[in-house]
Amino acid sequence: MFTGWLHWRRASVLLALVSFAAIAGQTVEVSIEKYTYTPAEVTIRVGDTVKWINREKRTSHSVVFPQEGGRESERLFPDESWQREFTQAGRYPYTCGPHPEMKGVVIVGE
Ligand SMILES: [Cu+2]
Repeated sequence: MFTGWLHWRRASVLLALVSFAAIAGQTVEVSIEKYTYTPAEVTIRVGDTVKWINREKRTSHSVVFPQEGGRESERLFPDESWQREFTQAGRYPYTCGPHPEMKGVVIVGE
């Protein structure tokens, strides 16, 4: 009886930890250097966040989502970062405002 209760309690603590981790979401970093997003493709889950960091010496960049009416980050100067949480599954291609040849994609799974 007592052992059973202890197991149940342990299981519920474990469950709470797992659900907390699922709710909290992860942050994935994409670095911008030499006019390139690295990694160019990231796969995350709903609730996760992508953080873009400009690691150039002097070039500024941005992150634009053409599928969302050109929704764009602020301009990122060297060492600045911008992040976005993704709350819906889907494929989010993006580019850079001043350098449209730069390309990346965020794939958000359920
Ligand atoms: Cu750029």
